[in-house]
Amino acid sequence: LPRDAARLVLARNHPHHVTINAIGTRNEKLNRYLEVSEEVRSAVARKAPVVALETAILTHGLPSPDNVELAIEVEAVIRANGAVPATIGIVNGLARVGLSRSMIEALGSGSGSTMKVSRRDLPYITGLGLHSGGTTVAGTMVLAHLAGIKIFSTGGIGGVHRAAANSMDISADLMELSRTNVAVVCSGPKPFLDIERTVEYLETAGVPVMTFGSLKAEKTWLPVFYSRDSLVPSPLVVETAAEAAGIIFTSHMLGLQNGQLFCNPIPEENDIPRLAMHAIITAAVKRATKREITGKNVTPFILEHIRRTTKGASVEANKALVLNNAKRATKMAVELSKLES
Ligand code: PSU
Ligand code: MN
Repeated sequence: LPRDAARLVLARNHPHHVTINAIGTRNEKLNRYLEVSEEVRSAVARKAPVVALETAILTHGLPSPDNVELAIEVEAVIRANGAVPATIGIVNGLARVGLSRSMIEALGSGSGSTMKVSRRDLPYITGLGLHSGGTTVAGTMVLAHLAGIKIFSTGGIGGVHRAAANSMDISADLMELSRTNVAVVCSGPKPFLDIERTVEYLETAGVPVMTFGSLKAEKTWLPVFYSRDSLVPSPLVVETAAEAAGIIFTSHMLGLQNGQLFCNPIPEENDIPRLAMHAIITAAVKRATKREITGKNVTPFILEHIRRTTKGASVEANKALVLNNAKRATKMAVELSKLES
């Protein structure tokens, strides 16, 4: 069956369709596995503002129909603020940058066979051409970089899990940030992680971790997804989208190969205070351990448990922060486009 599937993929080739990758070369063979939409390719070539978006949140992070509604709304917010959205995912075995609305709907209503796709899964899923999949932060960074996109907006990133000393469960998102030069705009690491160790890991990996705030404030906490506070100080602070764009621009000018993490606290009106989340998160983590949930299933399991115990409030907060991050990322992309042209 896999061999037939591979043939199917080859039959679906579009040899006339040429991808311009991050180093500006045309690569026709790459194009059999990676398809960048016309709109995104043209925007990247003109150095117009583009914001990449992930799809693991669509396939494994939010319940239906909130997931599809949000994915469509995020794209609208990005367009309204002056950039081209590039939603990234795997549809029928092809890695795609710039999904159509119908592809987003198909991914979001997918059956249980829809994969959660990180870097390690990319050659498997595209090589066999069997599945559809939602790309995680790590998987999306790889594809965004191949398409020449420098800014990517999401909800929250993965990190060092609380039991990592034994489980060795550290999200591939962190490793990816250490080796792919894409700026990730998020609301911080997810709160059920070990936040201190996540920050330590990123420091070792050479990844700047910056939070939007005021340089005059005595302290700026690293936000943790639903909550603005974490009791963990942000290593660095930025004030404006223009500053952030300058940092991204410099990172590329210096030829650095790692990414940057920009943390954008959830809007105050949507904040779920850290203390209100504390017991819920502890219970969710305990339950995942008891049920022996491991590997890529941990994060979706915990998110779903939090959704149920907060009676959906976590989903509302999740939606609000994703939209807010998209707005911020778009402003950064607009500023970066000015610096590049
Ligand atoms: N944030 C959300 N929902 C999600 C995720 C993040 O609000 O579903 C996804 C992201 O795609 C992230 C992934 O990359 O969870 C991390 O999974 P893991 O811990 O297995 O690396
Ligand atoms: Mn993991």
